[in-house]
Order: sequence, then C-alpha cells, then structure tokens
Amino acid sequence: MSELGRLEDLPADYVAALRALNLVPLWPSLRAVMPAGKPQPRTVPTAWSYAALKPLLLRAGELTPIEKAERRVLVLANPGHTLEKMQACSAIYLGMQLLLPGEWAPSHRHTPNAVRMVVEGEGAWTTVEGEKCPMSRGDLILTPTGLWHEHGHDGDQPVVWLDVLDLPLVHYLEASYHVTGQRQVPRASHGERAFTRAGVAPTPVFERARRAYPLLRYPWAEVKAALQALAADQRDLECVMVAYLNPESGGDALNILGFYALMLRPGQVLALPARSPASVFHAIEGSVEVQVMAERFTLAEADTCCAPGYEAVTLRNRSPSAAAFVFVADEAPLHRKLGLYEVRG
Ligand code: 1HN
Repeated sequence: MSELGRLEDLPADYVAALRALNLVPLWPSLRAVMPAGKPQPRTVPTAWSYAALKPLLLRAGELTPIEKAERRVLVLANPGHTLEKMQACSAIYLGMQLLLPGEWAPSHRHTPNAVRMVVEGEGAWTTVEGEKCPMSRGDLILTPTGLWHEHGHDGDQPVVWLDVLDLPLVHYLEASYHVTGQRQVPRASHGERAFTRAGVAPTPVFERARRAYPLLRYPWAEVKAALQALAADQRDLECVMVAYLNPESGGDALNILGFYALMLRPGQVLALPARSPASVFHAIEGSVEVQVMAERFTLAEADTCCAPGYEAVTLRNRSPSAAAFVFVADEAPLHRKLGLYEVRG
C-alpha cells in the first residue's frame, strides 16, 4: 500500500487558503480516521481497586456535603482517553457513588441512560418514576433516559454503588442535559414483583400495558439463583451467563449499553472472543483474573476493569472451590443497532 500524501507535503499558502474557508484535505488524515484492518482504540485495559478507592470516596464524604455535590462520585476514568474525559471506554462512563446515612441525592432526569450496581451497604433506595427500589448488594437498578430518579438512605452505614452510564456517547452526540425536579411521592407498585415470575407478564383485560421500562430493579438474589440453576441444569455449559432484559420487549434492558451477569465455576477459565464492543467487568462475588492484551488484572470483590473492543478477554475464577460472579456491561446493543457488531472468533 502506498503512503498517502502528508500535510507537510502541501504548500503552506495552499493549506492556509483551505483553512481560511474551513476546508481540510482528507488524504493526510484518512488513515487516522480509518486504520487498516482493525480500529485503534484509545481505550486501554484499566483496572480500579475498590480497596484503594474506598478510603478516597469516604474522604469525599467528609470533604464535600451532598448539597455541594448532588451526586458524590469518583469517576473511573480511562487514561487512554485522558482523565478529563471521564470515560471508561468510548461509550461507557463508570463512577463509584457514595451516599451517607440520612443523605438525599435530589430528584432529576437526564438524557443519558444509567444503571446502578450496588457494591456495599444496606438501607439506601433509588426512586425511579415513583417506584422506590431498595438497594442491596448486587442489585441492578435502571434509570433509563428521561425518567425521574433520586437516591436516599435510611440505613446507618455508608452505601456505595457503581454507576454505569452511556454519558460519553450522549455527550458526544451533543444530546446530554438534565432537568431538576421535586421530591417524588413513591407509589405502591413494583415492577420486579409483577415481572420476575415464571415468564408471565401483567395483562389487564387481555391488553398488555407495555410500559417502555416495566422492570427497574433486578434483585441479585434472583439473578444469582438463575445463574446457579442454569449451571446445575447444564453441567457442560461453558458460558454460564444471563442478560438483563426488558420483559415486555424481550430485548436489552436499555437501548445503548448491554448488561449481563456471569458465573464462573470453581477454577474455570473462560475465553471470550474478540468482539467489536468494549466491555466492563465488575466482580460481584469471588476473585477473578482478567487477561486482556498485555494486561492481567486480579479482581477482588467489588473491583472493576475495562477492556477495549476488538480484543479477546480471558476470565479465570481464582477459587478452586467456590463459584465467582461477575457483572458485565458492554456496548453491544449500540453496535448491533448501528450494524457494526462483529465477533472475530
Ligand atoms: C447521575 O444522574 C447520577 O443519578 C450518577 O446518581 C452519576 C454522572 C453523570 C451524569 C449524571 C445519579 C451521573 C449522573
């Protein structure tokens, strides 16, 4: 393949004349925007230790009152994108959020979609469109685009959760904004009571209500039981994984990012193929080794790492006797919608 012409090869007066008219020659930059064979992600494999960040998060609780923060979060930023960009990979934002007993993070709604994976502590809740969702370790709570949400805490110990948002993408699209609201009045109904039973869905007078987001809380106890049942049912199944779905549509729980829970049998090594979306791995229970590119991370419980797209990832359960459980987030729904999704084997 011949080298393409460089900007330096062009006469300075020509480049200046182009610039004055807001024009740019494509050929010096063509390879940068469309590299040969495979993208060159800025995302670098990165791990964040919960034990290392927790004291700093608790210190944020002393330094900054909730009224001055609204959301007290330390962002897990990927150095490959520069820390200021506050992104774990191209479409995923990650943050560890702290709420102290008695605090309230006020009601708002915004265009980016968010989920919370509860890491530690009991007694907190998130109210989403009037549905008060208790937060227990391992629970996944959705706050889809445009829905009102606020957090409160009636317990007596700090609560920490992992926020996962599609903020980098929505911000890139120049579509990110928020609206502040009033404290919500909780209503009685709870989606997970109506939808997490034996594959049936509420059907008043033979017409389904078809709310866009009928299920907002995925209790860890239920998800873990589903994984254990799957593993016991199919002893040869290599990839014991479930996807968090929208029970009305049967599709992904949210439109842009995908969420999954994965069980690794004792000592299991699981090779995941190289796929186009970037992924995030968060250890819910157990200790897991994650190998991606030249990196080998050891995730203890509550640790998190990210892997760029187009790279194979190998997971290993470090325990010879106990199962390990991992929460996974990726950009697959977005890639599928855009027709970009690839598995490279
Ligand atoms: C947000 O609304 C929350 O509601 C957390 O807890 C993190 C990061 C960026 C933009 C909005 C929350 C956020 C956020």
